[in-house]
Amino acid sequence: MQYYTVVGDSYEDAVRKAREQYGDGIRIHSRRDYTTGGGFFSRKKTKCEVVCYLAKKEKKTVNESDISEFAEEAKTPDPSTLSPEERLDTEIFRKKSNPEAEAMLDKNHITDPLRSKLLESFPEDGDVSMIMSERLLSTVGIDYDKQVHPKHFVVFVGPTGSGKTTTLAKVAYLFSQSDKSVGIITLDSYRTGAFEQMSAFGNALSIPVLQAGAEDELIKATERFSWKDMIFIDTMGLSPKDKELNLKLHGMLSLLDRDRTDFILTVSASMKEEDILDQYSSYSQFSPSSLAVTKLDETETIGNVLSFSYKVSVPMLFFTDGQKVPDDISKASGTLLLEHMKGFGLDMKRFRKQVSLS
Ligand SMILES: Nc1nc2c(ncn2[C@@H]2O[C@H](COP(=O)(O)OP(=O)(O)OP(=O)(O)O)[C@@H](O)[C@H]2O)c(=O)[nH]1
Ligand SMILES: [Mg+2]
Repeated sequence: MQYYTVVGDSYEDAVRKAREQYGDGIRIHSRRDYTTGGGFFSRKKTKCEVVCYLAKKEKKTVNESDISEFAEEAKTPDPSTLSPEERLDTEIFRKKSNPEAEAMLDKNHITDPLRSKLLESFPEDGDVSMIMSERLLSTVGIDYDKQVHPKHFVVFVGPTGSGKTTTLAKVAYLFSQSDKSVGIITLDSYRTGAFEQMSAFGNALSIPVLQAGAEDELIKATERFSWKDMIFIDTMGLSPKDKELNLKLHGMLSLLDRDRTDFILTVSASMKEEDILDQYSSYSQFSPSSLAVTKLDETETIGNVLSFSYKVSVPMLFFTDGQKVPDDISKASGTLLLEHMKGFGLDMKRFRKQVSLS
């Protein structure tokens, strides 16, 4: 049986449209009421979506094609019996998505479950780019609260070379400029020059830096900084193979009072989503609460990071887009996020190109 989906401003409106399009023989299979908009670009509207089918005239005999049609119908689950995630996966609901919207998601490497969420019950009319931008902004998480109210200890964890040390220096400086007294402790006593790198940033930004290579040294360092409002802690990049280093770092980080500690996972914007997931799982014990997304200057789109962020429900906190300390950093925001997406409402690169050509 063929199902059709029709959207109207109310149930009556949807049924009237369905009758106009498919005739009086239609039967309503299910209805769903929802709201759209209310985001960045538009006001909230209520909508009603009906799934309908055409009632058949009675037949005296059942032939081969009827049997295969019944078999096909039996494979199609009744949407009202499914969870929202399962519903998105059914043929009926897939048919409704919009090819232009799908192409935008492909271009930006956006994967499930964020992809399905953004395509869910896609409206039949309207500017696709605007609708997608609005949906993206109301779906992905940005930790505005932590940008203003961070915890006492802020620990940067993440893969080697992702920009932990550089980003930590930039963030520590940001807070030092907002009336907070800050100190930095580096736990990286393994990589040659790690302490020198952190100290150089500390000197340039007038922020004191201490090094702690073992648990007792970390306790002493936090005592020395006990009067500070915030203590930033830099860690060494971990390879999953280096079990000993892994244990040592986990041992030291376990000393921190969890209620007073934020763990920020630092990921480069050009990392593959699977690699980000791997890194996230290696720090799962600490439940990183937000993301610092680095090296936005080195990639065109951040769909991989957004897909990951939505999948594990870890919001974005900071974006960095260059090596300059302390300048190349911004608090994550909706506008910046859209700037780093191809074809979305605020495709600034496309906009600038158009302006320079005109
Ligand atoms: N292009 C660009 N480079 C960056 C950015 N952030 C950091 N870098 C560079 O990336 C390199 C690694 O940065 P670090 O801060 O040392 O990275 P890390 O994660 O501390 O590295 P390890 O301590 O070795 O694990 C340096 O050359 C930084 O200047 C950024 O936003 N854009
Ligand atoms: Mg480092």
